[in-house]
Amino acid sequence: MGIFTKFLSKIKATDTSNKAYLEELYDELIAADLGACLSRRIIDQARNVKTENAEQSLQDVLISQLSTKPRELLTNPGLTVVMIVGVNGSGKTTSVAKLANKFRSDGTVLLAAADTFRAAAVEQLQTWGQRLEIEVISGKENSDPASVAFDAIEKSLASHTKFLFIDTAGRLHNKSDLMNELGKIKRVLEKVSPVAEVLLVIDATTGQNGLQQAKIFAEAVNVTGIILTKLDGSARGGIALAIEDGLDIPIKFIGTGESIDDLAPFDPIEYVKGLIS
Ligand SMILES: Nc1nc2c(ncn2[C@@H]2O[C@H](COP(=O)(O)OP(=O)(O)O)[C@@H](O)[C@H]2O)c(=O)[nH]1
Ligand SMILES: [Mg+2]
Repeated sequence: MGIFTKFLSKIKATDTSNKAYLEELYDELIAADLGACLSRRIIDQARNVKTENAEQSLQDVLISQLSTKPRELLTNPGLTVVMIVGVNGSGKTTSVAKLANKFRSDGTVLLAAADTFRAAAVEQLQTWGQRLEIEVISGKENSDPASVAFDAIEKSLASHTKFLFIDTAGRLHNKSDLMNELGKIKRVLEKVSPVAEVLLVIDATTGQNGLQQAKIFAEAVNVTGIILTKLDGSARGGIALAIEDGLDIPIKFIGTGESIDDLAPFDPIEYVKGLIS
């Protein structure tokens, strides 16, 4: 059941002058990770929703909170470079593999294992690479991630690769180290070829905490899109509205499971319908 299902049935059943129940909805929206500010605004706007076309009006109210930026992967002529960033465990490495699998039908793909902080992270990407038969560029353990990224972009250009997806670390000694490193990787790449996208991976089950993470990453690197993972789990999905409203960064893909095919484009209308029905 969507977070607005009960709300919608109440609008349909109630005389329009009696909107006291809107306040009851507030707690539900907070529980669904929408945050105080957005919840309040939606309730205020929902006061104007009429019984007759309640479904469509509510849908419009919710869609108007979402970003209007494009949701397809931005590409560049020749090589398209995509950095994947986010905290540990959010699903970066898995998402890199899923993206590689998705875009391989559009052209050749290379992967870069620039999370050199943990040996296991490199192995994890290499395992995906073997399964997909896609080359993974890596360095030695604890090698400079920017140099791995540099090798990968040079190699991509030399081999006329179409897509380069770069996995990065989610944790270093401290937060500012990590943000500095991500900035450095991006600068090193951009000396060679433009970076088309910096995609931030957010675990939907982390709720409002995901929004805080998004703010920190967005300040450090120019995040151009979001991959919202683990929507197959217990997450109620309200965080997607909160992120788009709060940061105006479009969600481009959603992760719906641990398998290679469990990546889908984010469809705002389907999403909002899911919240209502
Ligand atoms: N259920 C579910 N699990 C996911 C999804 N994406 C990633 N995972 C799992 O989350 C865990 C962490 O993923 P990983 O890619 O290693 O995260 P990273 O630390 O950010 O690189 C792994 O067990 C993944 O299989 C998803 O969309 N749904
Ligand atoms: Mg990883």
